[in-house]
Amino acid sequence: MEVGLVKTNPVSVNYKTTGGILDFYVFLGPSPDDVIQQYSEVIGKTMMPPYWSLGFHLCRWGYTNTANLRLIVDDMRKKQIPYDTQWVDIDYMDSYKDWTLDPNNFNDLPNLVNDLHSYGMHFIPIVDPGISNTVGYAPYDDGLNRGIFIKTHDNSSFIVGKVWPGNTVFPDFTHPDAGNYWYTHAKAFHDQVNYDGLWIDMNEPANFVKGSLTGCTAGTNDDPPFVPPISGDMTDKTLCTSAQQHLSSHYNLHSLYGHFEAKATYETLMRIRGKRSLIISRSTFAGSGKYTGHWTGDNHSTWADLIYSISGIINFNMFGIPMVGADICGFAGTVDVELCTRWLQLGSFYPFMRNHRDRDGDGQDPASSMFTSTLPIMKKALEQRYRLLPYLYTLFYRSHIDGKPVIRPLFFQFPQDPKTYDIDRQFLWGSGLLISPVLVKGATTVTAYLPAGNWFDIETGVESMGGTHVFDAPLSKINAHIRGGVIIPTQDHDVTTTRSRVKDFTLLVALSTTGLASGELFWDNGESYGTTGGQNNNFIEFKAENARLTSTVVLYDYAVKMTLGSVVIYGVHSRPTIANFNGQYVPFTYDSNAKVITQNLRFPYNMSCSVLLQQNSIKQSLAHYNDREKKHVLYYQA
Ligand code: MIG
Repeated sequence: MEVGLVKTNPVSVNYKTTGGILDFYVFLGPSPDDVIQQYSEVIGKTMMPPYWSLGFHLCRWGYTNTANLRLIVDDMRKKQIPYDTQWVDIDYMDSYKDWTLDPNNFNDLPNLVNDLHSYGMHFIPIVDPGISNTVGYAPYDDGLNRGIFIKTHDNSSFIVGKVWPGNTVFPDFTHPDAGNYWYTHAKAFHDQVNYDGLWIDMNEPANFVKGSLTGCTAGTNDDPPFVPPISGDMTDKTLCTSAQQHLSSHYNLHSLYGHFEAKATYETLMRIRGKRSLIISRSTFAGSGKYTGHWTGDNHSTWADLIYSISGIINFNMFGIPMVGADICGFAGTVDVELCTRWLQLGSFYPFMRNHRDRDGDGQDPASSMFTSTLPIMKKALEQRYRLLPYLYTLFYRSHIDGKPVIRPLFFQFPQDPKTYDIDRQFLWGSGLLISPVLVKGATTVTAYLPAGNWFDIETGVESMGGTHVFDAPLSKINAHIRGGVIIPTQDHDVTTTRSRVKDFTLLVALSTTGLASGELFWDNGESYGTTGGQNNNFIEFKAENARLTSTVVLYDYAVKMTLGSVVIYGVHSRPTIANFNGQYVPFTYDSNAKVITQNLRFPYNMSCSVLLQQNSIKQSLAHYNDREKKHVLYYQA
């Protein structure tokens, strides 16, 4: 399908397709946010990712054996780099065959995975759709018995292509028995290697030969009268479109191959693990966000691809697949220290944060000796991400429940401001956090547009008003601003989310110019199904108005110790004299950036409390304590 904007007045959209059935839905909004929500009603809401999947993922193609991989895992740990999930590419397989282990080089993988688990980490291997057509290889024999592979145009045999394991057949994931087939072999392999998610690649489906080993037909399914300006024709690097699947022809289903594979993989992992897993797919379709996340494929280690990653990530949030990221530091080519450092900073704001590269050249993991000089900067970026994860997780909850995008372009939040319309080098986390990365080699400042209102530098609390600004951006800093009016729940960082999840929370309160702010926190055990439907979770709402900050426990149905450690309030324009927390004086600091910090509160989150910050004499009666409503009330200014 070729879609173009035609600059007539009014602008029109031009569709040219090779054929097929077009269903048009028109979503009236009126706001861009509403459009995405309405779209999500049609295509399905997004999956709720496991909490650990929001941590840092490390991957590459070309880990030659488990011993080498262990060196990297150990190095990451020794350097205390926050890191939750280790991945392996096709190297681990025996002759690139799915659901097998290279008996020489990766024999020790099960032990390595157990070691990751005992450290609170997770593990994800790759799996490709092409099944080697070798007799005696169980996934082939079983698939033949079940008859679940894609067939040739005349249904006479299974269509054979060529991918990494050599000649392959392709599971037809629309076949009623494909789910059981996929589960059977995924489960057998899981009994061997205890993985926590699956990386599904090559599912366009990709094919090293054109169409099939024996070519395609001359009919219009394989050679339609119109083909959009792609490289090659319809069957290049994929299967013949005349091939037959259970549901319909491949012509009708081609673009849905990855979608059906993602669905089968989601159901498989649910059966095997009984808890939320992570799937990342290269090919996705409208609705795939219900089952899987997405990565933007093979990029290059260039500044241009650093820039393009932002629009890629914004787009997939509009498509209803918010769990998305680009290969950090670039897949192809050689990255330098500056680019990789900038990329890790930007990547720490991708919803799906994975460093991945191809098999050529040296590794680009943050522990690599290449990055000794910028390791502290990379760690700082990762630690900041880990602190912000309660906010990110709550945004994923909103996406799952309401269909709101996690990442938003500026115009989503400020549709009245035409200056935001074409900004694709900055983006928002939800409605509250604006990221303005450096995308230019050698730059030490960044020109950023702040829409109307007040904004606070997340690190320093320095306040800036709407307009175009040139911010300092030395290599050690990525600019991120909290919008005045937003309360962001954060948590102390650690080297894994397993460890950070039990640490103290901090509320980051950014007061609007009129002293208002609000926010929320969704909290559950991070991996069970069925926690988002009004039970098995804790839900806390924050509100600042009339000079007081209220924290309301809406639901406390997940019995876990949560500790409110500190409250940081940006935008308190005169110095308070007294801080009162739950009727007790507590120490606080106030700095020249109009920032109030109370620390060491050590307060259990599920109970009521109050804080009072006053400028003159303290009035105890203002310290509000309300057990029945499960509210803590924090007064920040008299
Ligand atoms: O033909 O599995 O996009 O991330 O490292 C290449 C090897 C197959 C393509 C994926 C890339 C992955 C690579 N794969």
